[in-house]
Amino acid sequence: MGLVDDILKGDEKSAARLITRIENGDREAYRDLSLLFPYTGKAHIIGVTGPAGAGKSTLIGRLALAFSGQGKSVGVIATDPSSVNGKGAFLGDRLRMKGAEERNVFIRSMAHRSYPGGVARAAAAAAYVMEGLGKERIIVESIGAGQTDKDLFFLCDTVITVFTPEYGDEIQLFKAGLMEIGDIIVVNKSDTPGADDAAREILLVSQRMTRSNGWNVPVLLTDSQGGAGIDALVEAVEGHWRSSGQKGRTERKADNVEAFMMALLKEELWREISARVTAGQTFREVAREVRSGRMDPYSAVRKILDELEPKWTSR
Ligand SMILES: Nc1nc2c(ncn2[C@@H]2O[C@H](COP(=O)(O)OP(=O)(O)OP(=O)(O)O)[C@@H](O)[C@H]2O)c(=O)[nH]1
Ligand SMILES: [Mg+2]
Repeated sequence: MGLVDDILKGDEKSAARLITRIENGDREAYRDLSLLFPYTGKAHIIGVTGPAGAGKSTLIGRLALAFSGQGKSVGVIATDPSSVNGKGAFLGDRLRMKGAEERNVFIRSMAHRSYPGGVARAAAAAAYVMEGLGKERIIVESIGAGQTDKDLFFLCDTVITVFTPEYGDEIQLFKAGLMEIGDIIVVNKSDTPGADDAAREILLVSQRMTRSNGWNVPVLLTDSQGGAGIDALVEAVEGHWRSSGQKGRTERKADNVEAFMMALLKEELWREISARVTAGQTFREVAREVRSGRMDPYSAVRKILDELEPKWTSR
């Protein structure tokens, strides 16, 4: 219980140690995590997604400092693949440069290796640990592509999607996918040409999308280098969380944690079963049949499932 107690007292070194153990797939670390779990569920977890180079890290630096300037305790989790090759440290440097460390911002970068169980699992664990530390705002950076990223958003209460004026209509589809998950859309680099037009165009697309909860997704312009528009963004982030009401917030967290459980279950089931299945005689025989064109893949899968223990399958 020592490590967990220290984390609950706010000891960041202990927190860092536990996160590292989770990253390494240490099963005992998950026991510590479940001791922390009763203390979670209070922080406002904010996801920041968007294309590479849109300015997510710079924006997060601004947000983190704005929140800490309000006296709030802040955690930052960077999970974007482009943090590989030391760019994750770039976010840290950026924040440190501005005195973030003295201002109670705890930063953790997690994209520098492949984790047993995936980045989303490690990032979720890091968020729980940060909540244990008493962080009130936790900001998660992510690149906005792939399943890992989707899983990550099961963690977030408010999602900010970041675009820049460079992203024109040729990637509407990409935009639409990212826009769906955003509760707030930011057109960053408002100091560069075309920002107003981009914001207008994105607003039109956004207005055509219906939201179940009645929240009107704002489209905001920011210059995260110069600082313009950051106050309005902070206000929108807080506004989104306030407007959900206590009931809405509790519900979203409940939906999130259930969805995250499902994602973990899928992953574990696959890991547990696939090794057993592919090592089996039936799999090898059926695979040979499929390869030679003597059996279709649908029948092949059915045959493999039928050979599994009945409790695993629907019949
Ligand atoms: N002109 C301008 N440049 C910006 C702005 N925000 C960020 N940048 C620059 O854009 C580049 C990318 O910024 P990052 O914050 O690293 O962007 P990112 O989205 O985190 O990038 P990845 O994590 O690599 O996907 C850097 O050179 C920033 O200095 C802005 O508002 N205006
Ligand atoms: Mg970044």
